[in-house]
Amino acid sequence: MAKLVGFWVSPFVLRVSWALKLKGVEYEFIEEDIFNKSPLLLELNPIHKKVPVLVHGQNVIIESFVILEYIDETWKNCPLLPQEPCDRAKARFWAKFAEEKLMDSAWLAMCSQGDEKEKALNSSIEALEKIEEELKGKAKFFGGQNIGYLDLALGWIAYWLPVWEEVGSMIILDPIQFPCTIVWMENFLNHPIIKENLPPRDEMVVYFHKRSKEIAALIASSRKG
Ligand SMILES: N[C@@H](CCC(=O)N[C@@H](CS)C(=O)NCC(=O)O)C(=O)O
Ligand SMILES: *[C@@H]1O[C@H](CO)[C@@H](O)[C@H](O)[C@H]1NC(C)=O
Repeated sequence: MAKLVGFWVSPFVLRVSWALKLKGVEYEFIEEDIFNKSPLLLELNPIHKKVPVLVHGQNVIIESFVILEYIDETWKNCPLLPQEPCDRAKARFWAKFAEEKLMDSAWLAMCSQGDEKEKALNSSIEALEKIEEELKGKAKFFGGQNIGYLDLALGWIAYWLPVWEEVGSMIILDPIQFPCTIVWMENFLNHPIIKENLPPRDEMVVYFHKRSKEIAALIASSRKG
């Protein structure tokens, strides 16, 4: 049976869980304490020491986007990536774009204050404008009628980003500015497999409050030193 080494609140891990569940793959979930890493994690992922790690027979696969592709190529039912090379390329592009341009700046905005927060918020909104454009005219999901690779890759926007907004007392997902994104979020969160596989929101709020304070302290001390 496949094994997934993960962490309950990690958006990188959840996208892999969603893919496995959509494909109907049975797997064992091994919860990792990322603040006190197990010998198992260090052995499986000595390079980054991060979750998720997928273990499938002798194969050890790391990096959530790489794992999604491995899953899609190994279990062919319910294809996640589109069929056409150009559409596949686009899906990969937007997954990476959101990770680099939106996730990083939204996370920084949650953890920072003042000018730095405003700058990070501006970058987040700028990135989301591009994603909103990409969604215009789409059916239910990025991939059309069925949930696919890009939906899973961007799924954190639907569930984690609103929590980060709450924790950081900020607004990124303005419904007037981002109507297509808001509709997509609803479609995504209402999908039966997604709905059943989300961490409890109240526990997430507590967790990210704590994390954002710790990271704010780290940022402040690195300035002084
Ligand atoms: N790019 C990686 C990111 C994975 C990642 O950052 N995982 C976090 C959990 S949310 C982790 O394991 N952190 C431990 C650490 O950074 O030491 C992926 O997509 O899989
Ligand atoms: C953020 O964007 C607003 C509106 O576009 C602009 O007035 C402001 O100067 C920007 N702030 C920073 C720190 O870049």
